Amino acid sequence: MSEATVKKEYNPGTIERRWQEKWSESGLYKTDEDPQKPKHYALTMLPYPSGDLHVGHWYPMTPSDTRARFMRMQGYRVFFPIGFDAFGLPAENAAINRGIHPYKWTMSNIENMRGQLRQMGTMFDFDSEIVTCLPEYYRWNQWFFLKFLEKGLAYRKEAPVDWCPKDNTTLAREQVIGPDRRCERCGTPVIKKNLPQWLFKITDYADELLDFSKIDWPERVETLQRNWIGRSTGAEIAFDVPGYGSLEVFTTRPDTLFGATFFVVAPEHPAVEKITTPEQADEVRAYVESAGRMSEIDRTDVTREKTGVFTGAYAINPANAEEIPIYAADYVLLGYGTGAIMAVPAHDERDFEFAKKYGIPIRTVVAPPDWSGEALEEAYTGEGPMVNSDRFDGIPNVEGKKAVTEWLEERGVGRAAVTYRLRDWLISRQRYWGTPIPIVYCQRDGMVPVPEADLPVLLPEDAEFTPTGESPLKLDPDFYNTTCPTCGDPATRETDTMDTFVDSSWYQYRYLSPHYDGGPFDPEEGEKWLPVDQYTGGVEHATMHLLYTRFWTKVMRDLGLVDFDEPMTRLFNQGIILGPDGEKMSKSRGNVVNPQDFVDRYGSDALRCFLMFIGPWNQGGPWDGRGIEGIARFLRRAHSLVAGSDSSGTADPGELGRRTARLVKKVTEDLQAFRFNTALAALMEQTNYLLAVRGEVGDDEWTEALRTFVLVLAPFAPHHAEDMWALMGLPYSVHEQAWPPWDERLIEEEEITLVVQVNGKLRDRIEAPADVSEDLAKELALASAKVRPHLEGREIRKSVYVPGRLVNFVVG
Ligand code: ANZ
Repeated sequence: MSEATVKKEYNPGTIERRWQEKWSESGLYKTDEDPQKPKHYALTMLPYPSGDLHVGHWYPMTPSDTRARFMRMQGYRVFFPIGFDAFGLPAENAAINRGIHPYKWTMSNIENMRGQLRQMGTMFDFDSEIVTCLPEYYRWNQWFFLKFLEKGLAYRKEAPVDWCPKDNTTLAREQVIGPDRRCERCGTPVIKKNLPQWLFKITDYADELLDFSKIDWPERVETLQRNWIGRSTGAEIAFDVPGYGSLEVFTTRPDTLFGATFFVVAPEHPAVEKITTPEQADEVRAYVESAGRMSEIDRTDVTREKTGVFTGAYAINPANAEEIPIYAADYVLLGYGTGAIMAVPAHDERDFEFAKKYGIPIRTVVAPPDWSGEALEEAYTGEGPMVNSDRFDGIPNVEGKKAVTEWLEERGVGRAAVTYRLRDWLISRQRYWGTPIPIVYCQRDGMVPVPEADLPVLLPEDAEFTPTGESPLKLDPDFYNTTCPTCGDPATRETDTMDTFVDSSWYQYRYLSPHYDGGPFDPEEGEKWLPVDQYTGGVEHATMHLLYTRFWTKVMRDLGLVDFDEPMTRLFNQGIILGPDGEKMSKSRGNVVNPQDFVDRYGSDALRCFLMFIGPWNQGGPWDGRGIEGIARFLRRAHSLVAGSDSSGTADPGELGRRTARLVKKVTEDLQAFRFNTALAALMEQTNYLLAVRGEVGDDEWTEALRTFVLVLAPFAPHHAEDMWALMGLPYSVHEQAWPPWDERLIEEEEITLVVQVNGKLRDRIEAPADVSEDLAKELALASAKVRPHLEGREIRKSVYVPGRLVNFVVG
């Protein structure tokens, strides 16, 4: 075949369709169960079925696929499943806007996306698909809920919740965004509302969640999780309040106790009403009301002017028996520590500002360097010896923390304490499209869990799902009217549904056996595949999904379901692909790029490779479709390599072997490290080289080099590689071949010897890389100890470089 006929026949669309059919017919991507091979469970975050796959889906998925294919060729049995995160608000909202039932809307989107997923040319095992809105899936959410309840890890309490008045639902803390506290989905300002809510006790696992020693995750995710959990160590100290009793504070600085010159309680603190004196009552009431209208973010904003009001009451500092005034101030939050603080203006910036404003004494108790007793101009938060602290004077304050705590402990007025920022996970949602919480309320028996045998509690299909501010299921008597599982009396069901983060906390287990009905997953499959070896997904999930799934796995371990501690051994965060407007590409932002146009025009291999080529995968970046032309050209040229030609055998076969070894090494190492872009650059370079020497090397060398090229191209452009493989007459399928090894000796041989002359006289021979540039060659030559004495004090008039052979300096 001449190059011209190949070009004519080259049609990526036809090639891709042909191979997709063949792959599907031959079951090429059925999961390999060969027990002789080491296992590799590769997982990419499951998509939300929003309608169509867009480039924002291709961006995380196709490089993950390339990586999974590489592992397969490396001899692993690979499990690479996909599914749909099918419950949640967008389905409900879209359904409301269009008047279609969320189930219908979701399932038809899924149907559509299934076809689009196949077009990507991935090795997903479609037999393992899960759809989280189906009873065979959410039944196990309910089962887990019952197990959590038995373990005391699920509980119900009346709680002030963040409420979105537009979406009519509670939001988790992380779903409230921005300084003005808006709903993550619709941007409406969030309000507070009191409701009985179900929570999961993730705080029981706070300390264990801070241990990252068993996982290899990006530093950044670990830091985000660590800060989110926010462990603070210090002390709880009791202050007597005459006429009331005592109030406890949490402090990280017990060493500053002698400098506490006032006391602050959160405006909502239950003690406020009781301690406030009649003279202060009006002022305090007004302040408490205005504080209630403010957001937590505003309240803790360090730049905002501190406000507060004196309650008229005093607390006794247990260190020195001083009476200090008690203020209510909104910079102290009820939900953290004990909701009350001892204020030390000399060493805390907020307290300093407050004391200045209200004329409260400021007493230095940790001496700054070279301090000679003068008043501080700002809070000193550094280290130093304790002063004005009676028996502790002179002790370094770092040691003083422990010493003061012990002293308080002895006297029964304090103890060492730890506080976390992490809150329990609020899972109740007042929405329709989610998993019903399996609880029944009975007049006689109170709160009764639905017996396991009665699961699933089915989500009624015919419910009115239009939001009213109440749970839609509250309006459906057929759903909520039931009988008590214990006494048989009429009873009512819980009408809230679960946060959809419940679904994604354990989906990796369900993939193993999506239709199994003896438990959330078949333990035999678990033995074969768990835990996940390589997870890929966005860093934006660091403090929700990625924390919840770690928590869930630890609970599963404690329930005896798994025998490991962490769900995913390794994690890689890809960057975010931005839409043409520079914003994160997503359907809700309306800036998605439809991959179909590109697939139709250039083929999916081109789109896959383009997405991997536009930059380092962990950095993401803006979409600019113009560059895809170059990638399409590369694939066309690569494909044309199989056209073959008669060999004249004049080119250097050694060079071909070296370049091939170098390519394999480069692509292997890059794929191990997720550097798809540089691997592709190497493939392009090799394509150019191969085209240049085609017809000039012996048949055997050529075939070997081309075969190796196609093998390492296969994970990137699976259709092209398959087609080239077949055109070379090699047996189906390229994707079942072993990854090629490379001969390290060939790469080592790549050092060459350069002769260095000064005025034509040989002065040294130096080693240099085979592909050394002119600049580098001269630099290395100048650095030679044998050459330098001949140049000293003389001007280099000219330097001559004969590539790969010689450097000559002409000096005057
Ligand atoms: C006295 C003190 C002296 C403090 C000092 C700091 C510096 P982190 O590290 O974030 O845990 N605090 C305690 N509970 C609070 C609440 N509910 N609302 C607002 N602030 C609160 O912060 C702990 C410190 O924050 C505690 O230590 C307390 O102030 C304050 F030189 O106590 B400290």
